[in-house]
Amino acid sequence: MEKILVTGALGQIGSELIPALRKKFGNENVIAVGHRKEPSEEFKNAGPFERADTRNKDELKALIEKYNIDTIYHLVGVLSAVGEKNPDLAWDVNMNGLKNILELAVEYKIKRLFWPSSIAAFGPTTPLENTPQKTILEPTTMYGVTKVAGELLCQYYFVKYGLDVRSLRYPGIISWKTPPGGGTTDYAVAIYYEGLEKGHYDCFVRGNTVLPMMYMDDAVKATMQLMEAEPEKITIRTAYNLTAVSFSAKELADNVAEHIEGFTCTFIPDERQKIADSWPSTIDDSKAREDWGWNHQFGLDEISADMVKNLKNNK
Ligand code: AKB
Repeated sequence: MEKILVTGALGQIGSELIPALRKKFGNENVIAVGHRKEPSEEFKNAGPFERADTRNKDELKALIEKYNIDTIYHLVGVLSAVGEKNPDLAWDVNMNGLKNILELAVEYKIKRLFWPSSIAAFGPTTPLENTPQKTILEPTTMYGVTKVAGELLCQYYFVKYGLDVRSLRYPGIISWKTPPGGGTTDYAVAIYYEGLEKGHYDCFVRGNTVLPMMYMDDAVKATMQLMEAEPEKITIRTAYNLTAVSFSAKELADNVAEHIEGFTCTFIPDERQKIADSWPSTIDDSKAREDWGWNHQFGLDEISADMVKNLKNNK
């Protein structure tokens, strides 16, 4: 059975990918690695939980040896909005953590490695409608800079060392298990949290801001599908474009109002607007669809229905 290590275990993606991996590979075979956050009792009891700072290679090395790891999902990352407040931290965590993981993956002959890229790899000079797979990558955030550098580093390790490293350019991910955590696309998560709590949301981007989005269930499905694909199907070793649905912040607010009675929203753009404006509105992810059969399931209305149902149940 595969032995899987997942860093960033308590982050937005880790919190949901880990239960899905545990369901498939068995609780004991998926080692969740967090850093500072405290896991819930439920999470802690579900399977192995360890702490490590991914910038510390020795800590990672000890875990790889302890559990005889052969697959890694390296999810740790400082997101775009927090990264603009502390660019040095974003570089340190995002780049040095990834470099450590890549070096250890070669040293310990790791079979497969996943690392998340993002639409943040694009920038204002990228064609922002139906953004192609191969295009201009000139991001203007430190987070985006680390995503472009990270993609190239992953591809370098594939070419130079034959490391089977795979990546996705995630769009904004909407989910209910973890509260919004420092991203620019977080308005599409916070709107549900605050909508249910206060009946109102002050959205930090303009109503006409359109970004590509995806529900967490689809993001988990895409990640597992990519990692299960036969190596010869993987023709992109930087990161695959990936998308589900694009909608404006106003369309999102109107849809939330259909699911939360009396909900209202105002649009008060802040410094995150500039970041949102530099990212694509729609993405061409045909390569992912052709190469390993990517297909999304959740549209905006299904996302809203599921978000509201789950947030109500988990109050
Ligand atoms: C962010 O907004 O920073 C992230 C991302 C798109 O990578 N959600």
